[in-house]
Amino acid sequence: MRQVLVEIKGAIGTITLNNDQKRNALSRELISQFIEAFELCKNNQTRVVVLRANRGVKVWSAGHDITELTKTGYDPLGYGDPLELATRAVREYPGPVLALIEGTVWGGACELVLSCDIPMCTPEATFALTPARLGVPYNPSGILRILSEVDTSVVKEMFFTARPVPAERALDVGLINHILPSNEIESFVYAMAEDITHLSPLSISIAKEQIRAISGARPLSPEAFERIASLRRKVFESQDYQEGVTAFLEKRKPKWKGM
Ligand code: YXS
Repeated sequence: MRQVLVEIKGAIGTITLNNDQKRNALSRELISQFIEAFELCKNNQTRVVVLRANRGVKVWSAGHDITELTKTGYDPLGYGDPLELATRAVREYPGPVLALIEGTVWGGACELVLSCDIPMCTPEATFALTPARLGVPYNPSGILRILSEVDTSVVKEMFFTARPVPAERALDVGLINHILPSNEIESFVYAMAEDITHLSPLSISIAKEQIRAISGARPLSPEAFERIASLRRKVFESQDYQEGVTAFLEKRKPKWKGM
Protein backbone atom coordinates (compact mmCIF):
# COMPACT_ATOMS: atom_id res chain seq x y z
CA MET A 1 0.00 0.00 0.00
CA ARG A 2 1.37 3.44 -0.90
CA GLN A 3 1.75 5.40 2.33
CA VAL A 4 1.86 8.70 0.41
CA LEU A 5 -0.32 9.44 -2.63
CA VAL A 6 0.38 12.18 -5.15
CA GLU A 7 -1.95 13.63 -7.79
CA ILE A 8 -1.09 16.47 -10.18
CA LYS A 9 -3.91 18.42 -11.82
CA GLY A 10 -2.71 21.26 -14.01
CA ALA A 11 -0.31 23.37 -11.94
CA ILE A 12 -1.56 22.06 -8.56
CA GLY A 13 -0.23 18.95 -6.86
CA THR A 14 -1.91 17.11 -3.98
CA ILE A 15 0.23 15.00 -1.67
CA THR A 16 -1.81 12.81 0.70
CA LEU A 17 -0.57 11.01 3.82
CA ASN A 18 -2.20 7.61 3.42
CA ASN A 19 -1.26 5.40 6.39
CA ASP A 20 -4.35 5.85 8.57
CA GLN A 21 -3.75 2.52 10.31
CA LYS A 22 -0.53 3.87 11.86
CA ARG A 23 -2.02 7.36 12.19
CA ASN A 24 0.37 8.63 9.48
CA ALA A 25 3.35 8.17 11.79
CA LEU A 26 6.33 9.69 10.00
CA SER A 27 8.33 6.50 9.43
CA ARG A 28 11.40 6.21 7.19
CA GLU A 29 9.26 4.50 4.54
CA LEU A 30 6.50 7.10 4.63
CA ILE A 31 9.04 9.93 4.47
CA SER A 32 10.89 8.35 1.56
CA GLN A 33 7.61 8.25 -0.41
CA PHE A 34 6.85 11.80 0.82
CA ILE A 35 10.14 13.10 -0.61
CA GLU A 36 9.55 11.19 -3.89
CA ALA A 37 6.16 12.89 -4.16
CA PHE A 38 7.69 16.34 -3.78
CA GLU A 39 10.37 15.43 -6.36
CA LEU A 40 7.63 14.36 -8.79
CA CYS A 41 5.81 17.67 -8.29
CA LYS A 42 9.06 19.60 -8.79
CA ASN A 43 9.91 17.65 -11.98
CA ASN A 44 6.43 18.52 -13.29
CA GLN A 45 6.96 22.22 -12.51
CA THR A 46 3.93 22.01 -10.20
CA ARG A 47 3.38 25.55 -8.96
CA VAL A 48 1.51 24.84 -5.73
CA VAL A 49 1.37 21.72 -3.53
CA VAL A 50 -1.52 20.89 -1.18
CA LEU A 51 -0.36 18.60 1.64
CA ARG A 52 -3.19 16.69 3.35
CA ALA A 53 -4.25 13.40 4.93
CA ASN A 54 -7.24 11.34 3.82
CA ARG A 55 -10.60 13.12 4.04
CA GLY A 56 -12.21 12.94 7.48
CA VAL A 57 -9.23 11.49 9.42
CA LYS A 58 -9.23 11.83 13.20
CA VAL A 59 -5.40 11.97 13.26
CA TRP A 60 -3.61 14.00 10.57
CA SER A 61 -0.25 12.66 11.73
CA ALA A 62 0.99 11.11 14.98
CA GLY A 63 4.46 12.56 14.43
CA HIS A 64 7.79 10.76 14.30
CA ASP A 65 7.49 6.96 14.15
CA ILE A 66 8.24 6.11 17.78
CA THR A 67 9.25 2.55 16.89
CA GLU A 68 12.09 4.12 14.89
CA LEU A 69 13.32 6.44 17.60
CA THR A 70 16.87 5.31 18.09
CA LYS A 71 18.03 3.73 21.31
CA THR A 72 19.76 5.60 24.10
CA GLY A 73 23.00 7.20 23.09
CA TYR A 74 21.96 8.19 19.59
CA ASP A 75 20.50 11.54 18.52
CA PRO A 76 16.82 10.90 17.65
CA LEU A 77 16.54 14.07 15.58
CA GLY A 78 19.83 14.32 13.72
CA TYR A 79 20.37 16.29 10.53
CA GLY A 80 19.64 13.22 8.36
CA ASP A 81 16.59 12.08 10.37
CA PRO A 82 13.43 11.40 8.30
CA LEU A 83 11.54 14.24 10.05
CA GLU A 84 14.34 16.66 9.18
CA LEU A 85 14.35 15.43 5.56
CA ALA A 86 10.57 15.89 5.36
CA THR A 87 10.53 19.44 6.71
CA ARG A 88 13.45 20.28 4.39
CA ALA A 89 11.55 18.95 1.34
CA VAL A 90 8.66 21.28 2.21
CA ARG A 91 10.80 24.33 3.03
CA GLU A 92 12.95 23.94 -0.07
CA TYR A 93 10.05 23.32 -2.48
CA PRO A 94 10.20 26.20 -5.02
CA GLY A 95 6.48 26.98 -4.71
CA PRO A 96 3.95 27.44 -1.91
CA VAL A 97 2.96 24.36 0.10
CA LEU A 98 -0.57 24.68 1.52
CA ALA A 99 -1.39 22.37 4.46
CA LEU A 100 -5.00 21.12 4.63
CA ILE A 101 -5.38 19.78 8.15
CA GLU A 102 -8.23 17.68 9.55
CA GLY A 103 -7.70 15.81 12.81
CA THR A 104 -4.99 15.92 15.43
CA VAL A 105 -1.32 16.70 14.82
CA TRP A 106 1.37 15.35 17.17
CA GLY A 107 5.04 15.90 17.90
CA GLY A 108 7.30 16.44 14.93
CA ALA A 109 4.23 16.59 12.63
CA CYS A 110 3.56 20.03 14.17
CA GLU A 111 6.93 21.14 12.87
CA LEU A 112 6.05 19.62 9.49
CA VAL A 113 2.84 21.69 9.48
CA LEU A 114 4.79 24.81 10.46
CA SER A 115 7.23 24.12 7.61
CA CYS A 116 4.28 24.46 5.22
CA ASP A 117 3.78 27.98 3.87
CA ILE A 118 0.04 28.36 4.47
CA PRO A 119 -1.41 25.90 7.03
CA MET A 120 -5.22 25.75 7.26
CA CYS A 121 -7.36 23.46 9.42
CA THR A 122 -10.86 22.47 10.46
CA PRO A 123 -12.22 23.53 13.91
CA GLU A 124 -11.63 20.00 15.33
CA ALA A 125 -7.87 20.08 14.60
CA THR A 126 -5.39 20.21 17.50
CA PHE A 127 -1.59 20.59 17.64
CA ALA A 128 0.60 19.02 20.35
CA LEU A 129 4.38 19.21 20.80
CA THR A 130 5.19 16.03 22.71
CA PRO A 131 8.93 15.46 23.28
CA ALA A 132 8.30 15.70 27.02
CA ARG A 133 5.89 12.73 26.79
CA LEU A 134 8.75 10.56 25.52
CA GLY A 135 11.85 12.12 27.06
CA VAL A 136 13.08 13.30 23.65
CA PRO A 137 15.59 16.19 23.35
CA TYR A 138 14.09 18.26 20.53
CA ASN A 139 16.64 19.63 18.04
CA PRO A 140 17.73 23.31 17.94
CA SER A 141 16.89 23.89 14.25
CA GLY A 142 13.38 22.54 14.88
CA ILE A 143 12.94 24.78 17.90
CA LEU A 144 14.25 27.75 15.90
CA ARG A 145 11.73 27.04 13.14
CA ILE A 146 8.86 26.82 15.61
CA LEU A 147 10.04 30.01 17.37
CA SER A 148 10.10 31.83 14.04
CA GLU A 149 6.35 31.19 13.68
CA VAL A 150 4.96 31.17 17.25
CA ASP A 151 5.55 33.39 20.34
CA THR A 152 8.21 32.13 22.74
CA SER A 153 5.81 31.91 25.71
CA VAL A 154 3.38 29.79 23.66
CA VAL A 155 6.22 27.55 22.41
CA LYS A 156 7.34 27.05 26.04
CA GLU A 157 3.78 26.13 27.10
CA MET A 158 3.54 23.62 24.23
CA PHE A 159 6.90 21.99 25.02
CA PHE A 160 6.40 22.01 28.83
CA THR A 161 2.79 20.74 28.95
CA ALA A 162 2.62 18.60 25.73
CA ARG A 163 -1.08 19.59 25.74
CA PRO A 164 -2.92 19.69 22.37
CA VAL A 165 -3.58 23.30 21.28
CA PRO A 166 -7.10 23.66 19.83
CA ALA A 167 -7.61 25.23 16.39
CA GLU A 168 -8.98 28.56 17.68
CA ARG A 169 -5.91 29.13 19.87
CA ALA A 170 -3.61 27.85 17.09
CA LEU A 171 -5.06 30.59 14.87
CA ASP A 172 -4.57 33.22 17.60
CA VAL A 173 -0.91 32.32 18.14
CA GLY A 174 0.05 32.07 14.47
CA LEU A 175 0.32 28.27 14.20
CA ILE A 176 -2.23 28.28 11.37
CA ASN A 177 -3.59 30.87 8.91
CA HIS A 178 -7.26 29.88 8.52
CA ILE A 179 -9.93 27.69 10.17
CA LEU A 180 -12.65 26.37 7.83
CA PRO A 181 -15.54 23.95 8.43
CA SER A 182 -14.84 20.48 7.02
CA ASN A 183 -17.43 21.00 4.23
CA GLU A 184 -15.70 24.21 3.06
CA ILE A 185 -11.97 23.68 3.64
CA GLU A 186 -11.25 21.85 0.39
CA SER A 187 -12.86 24.46 -1.88
CA PHE A 188 -11.16 27.26 0.11
CA VAL A 189 -7.69 25.66 -0.10
CA TYR A 190 -7.93 24.80 -3.81
CA ALA A 191 -9.34 28.24 -4.69
CA MET A 192 -6.29 29.78 -3.00
CA ALA A 193 -4.01 27.34 -4.81
CA GLU A 194 -5.67 28.24 -8.13
CA ASP A 195 -5.21 31.97 -7.48
CA ILE A 196 -1.50 31.41 -6.79
CA THR A 197 -1.02 29.56 -10.10
CA HIS A 198 -1.98 32.81 -11.93
CA LEU A 199 0.79 34.82 -10.25
CA SER A 200 4.50 35.07 -11.05
CA PRO A 201 6.22 31.77 -10.14
CA LEU A 202 9.66 33.39 -9.96
CA SER A 203 8.56 36.24 -7.71
CA ILE A 204 6.80 33.81 -5.37
CA SER A 205 9.63 31.26 -5.24
CA ILE A 206 12.28 33.86 -4.37
CA ALA A 207 9.96 35.51 -1.85
CA LYS A 208 9.59 32.07 -0.20
CA GLU A 209 13.37 31.52 -0.16
CA GLN A 210 14.08 35.04 1.17
CA ILE A 211 11.53 34.65 3.97
CA ARG A 212 13.10 31.28 4.87
CA ALA A 213 16.64 32.67 4.89
CA ILE A 214 15.79 35.83 6.85
CA SER A 215 13.43 34.21 9.41
CA GLY A 216 15.99 31.49 10.15
CA ALA A 217 18.91 33.90 10.52
CA ARG A 218 19.59 33.97 14.28
CA PRO A 219 23.20 34.32 15.49
CA LEU A 220 24.36 31.34 17.56
CA SER A 221 27.97 31.36 18.72
CA PRO A 222 29.97 28.11 18.29
CA GLU A 223 30.22 27.98 22.10
CA ALA A 224 26.42 28.24 22.46
CA PHE A 225 25.98 25.60 19.76
CA GLU A 226 28.39 23.22 21.52
CA ARG A 227 26.65 23.79 24.86
CA ILE A 228 23.29 22.92 23.30
CA ALA A 229 24.78 19.83 21.68
CA SER A 230 26.14 18.62 25.03
CA LEU A 231 22.77 19.29 26.74
CA ARG A 232 20.98 17.25 24.07
CA ARG A 233 23.50 14.42 24.36
CA LYS A 234 22.79 14.27 28.12
CA VAL A 235 19.12 13.70 27.28
CA PHE A 236 19.41 11.20 24.47
CA GLU A 237 21.92 9.22 26.53
CA SER A 238 19.52 9.21 29.50
CA GLN A 239 17.49 6.31 30.88
CA ASP A 240 14.43 8.58 30.75
CA TYR A 241 14.66 8.77 26.95
CA GLN A 242 14.60 4.97 26.66
CA GLU A 243 11.83 4.79 29.28
CA GLY A 244 9.65 7.28 27.34
CA VAL A 245 9.85 5.32 24.09
CA THR A 246 9.48 1.91 25.79
CA ALA A 247 6.46 3.08 27.80
CA PHE A 248 4.69 4.21 24.62
CA LEU A 249 5.36 0.92 22.86
CA GLU A 250 4.19 -1.00 25.97
CA LYS A 251 1.10 1.24 26.11
CA ARG A 252 1.77 2.33 29.71
CA LYS A 253 2.65 5.61 31.46
CA PRO A 254 6.40 6.32 31.68
CA LYS A 255 8.13 6.40 35.11
CA TRP A 256 10.55 9.35 34.90
CA LYS A 257 13.77 9.36 37.01
CA GLY A 258 15.24 12.62 35.70
CA MET A 259 18.39 10.80 34.61
O1 YXS B 1 -1.02 -1.01 18.15
P1 YXS B 1 -0.97 -0.82 16.65
O2 YXS B 1 0.03 -1.69 15.93
O3 YXS B 1 -2.33 -0.77 16.01
O4 YXS B 1 -0.36 0.68 16.41
C1 YXS B 1 -1.03 1.76 16.98
C2 YXS B 1 0.02 2.75 17.46
O5 YXS B 1 1.14 2.13 18.08
C3 YXS B 1 0.44 3.37 16.15
N1 YXS B 1 1.03 4.70 16.38
C4 YXS B 1 2.32 4.98 16.22
N2 YXS B 1 3.35 4.20 15.84
C5 YXS B 1 4.58 4.81 15.77
N3 YXS B 1 4.78 6.11 16.06
C6 YXS B 1 3.77 6.91 16.44
N4 YXS B 1 3.99 8.21 16.67
C7 YXS B 1 2.46 6.34 16.54
N5 YXS B 1 1.23 6.82 16.90
C8 YXS B 1 0.38 5.80 16.78
O6 YXS B 1 -0.75 3.51 15.38
C9 YXS B 1 -1.70 2.51 15.82
C10 YXS B 1 -2.96 3.21 16.25
O7 YXS B 1 -2.61 3.98 17.37
P2 YXS B 1 -3.64 4.20 18.59
O8 YXS B 1 -4.35 2.91 18.84
O9 YXS B 1 -2.87 4.84 19.68
O10 YXS B 1 -4.67 5.23 17.92
P3 YXS B 1 -5.64 6.25 18.67
O11 YXS B 1 -6.53 6.78 17.60
O12 YXS B 1 -6.23 5.59 19.86
O13 YXS B 1 -4.69 7.40 19.22
C11 YXS B 1 -4.08 8.27 18.27
C12 YXS B 1 -2.94 9.05 18.98
C13 YXS B 1 -2.18 9.86 17.93
C14 YXS B 1 -3.56 9.98 20.06
C15 YXS B 1 -2.00 8.01 19.68
O14 YXS B 1 -1.64 7.04 18.71
C16 YXS B 1 -0.76 8.67 20.19
O15 YXS B 1 -0.75 9.32 21.25
N6 YXS B 1 0.35 8.52 19.39
C17 YXS B 1 1.63 9.12 19.79
C18 YXS B 1 1.59 10.64 19.53
C19 YXS B 1 2.97 11.20 19.91
O16 YXS B 1 3.34 11.28 21.07
N7 YXS B 1 3.72 11.58 18.89
C20 YXS B 1 5.11 12.08 19.05
C21 YXS B 1 6.06 11.09 18.34
S1 YXS B 1 7.75 11.51 18.67
C22 YXS B 1 7.98 12.95 17.77
O17 YXS B 1 7.20 13.31 16.91
C23 YXS B 1 9.20 13.73 18.04
C24 YXS B 1 10.45 12.90 18.12
S2 YXS B 1 9.00 14.64 19.52
O18 YXS B 1 8.68 13.62 20.53
O19 YXS B 1 10.23 15.29 19.80
O20 YXS B 1 7.91 15.48 19.32
